[in-house]
Formats: sequence, structure tokens, C-alpha cells
Amino acid sequence: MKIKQQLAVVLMTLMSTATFAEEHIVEMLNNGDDGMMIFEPGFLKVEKGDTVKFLSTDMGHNSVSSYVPEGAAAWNGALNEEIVVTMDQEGVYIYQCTPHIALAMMGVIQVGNPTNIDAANSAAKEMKSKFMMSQERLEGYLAQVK
Ligand SMILES: [Cu+2]
Repeated sequence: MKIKQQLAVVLMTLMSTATFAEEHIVEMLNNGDDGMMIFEPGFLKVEKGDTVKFLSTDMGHNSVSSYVPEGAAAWNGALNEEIVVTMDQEGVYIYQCTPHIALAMMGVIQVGNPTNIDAANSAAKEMKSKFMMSQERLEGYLAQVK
């Protein structure tokens, strides 16, 4: 590697480990890589203080928290509208698209350490009875929590 390239790599590493709050994008879609009526990405790992912006890419969706860590703020996005949520509390969050719960249009966000993973898994178990399709989707996202 040339010196310039090495410098670029060092700079990029420094930038990615700096503690600036990042904005992450989740799209609300009718069709995604992993199925119909889906958040993409459905699993997201972020740092405390980061924001997540839910984009109303396709019409007819919203983002509403269904389970948040103790002390964390819930959110309730309107249909067809984007919403930005600041993740200021550590733990695992589960959210839904209200019109498409039966199609398991759900998502998971891990913020920092997953201190509440057991409680999140229990909450997900209770939600499962509402899913008519893609019943393994939410479990699949939670399995990515590390
Ligand atoms: Cu939806």
C-alpha cells in the first residue's frame, strides 16, 4: 500500500471510532430483499445517542415502538410520514408498522449493550400470536443481537 492509501485507512478508522452521533436510515417498504411489508434493514445496531430515521419510501406504513427498554421513550410515527428517533437509552427496542402487524412488519434496534435481551425476547414471544405470516422474522432479527 502506498503512504497515501495507508493514511486514508488510518483516517477512516479514526473517524469511525469517534463519538459523533450517527444517523441511520430504515426504509418502510412493500417489498424488500427479505419479503413483503418490511423494514429495511430490519435489524440495526447503533450507538447510544445515534438517531434512526424511518423513511416512508412506500405508502401505507408507519413506525411505532412496541417494546422499549425501561426508562426509554416510546415513539409513534404517523402513517405515510417519516420520523426520526433519537436512541438515548441502551438496550433492545422492538417496533412495528401498525397496519401490517399481521404480516410481521416489525423491526429491532440494538443500542449499545443489549442489557434487556431476555425481556425483549419475552415480549417478542407474546407478539408472535399476532403474526399470520413471516412468523420467524422477528425472532430472526432478535437472534442478531450480540
Ligand atoms: Cu407497513
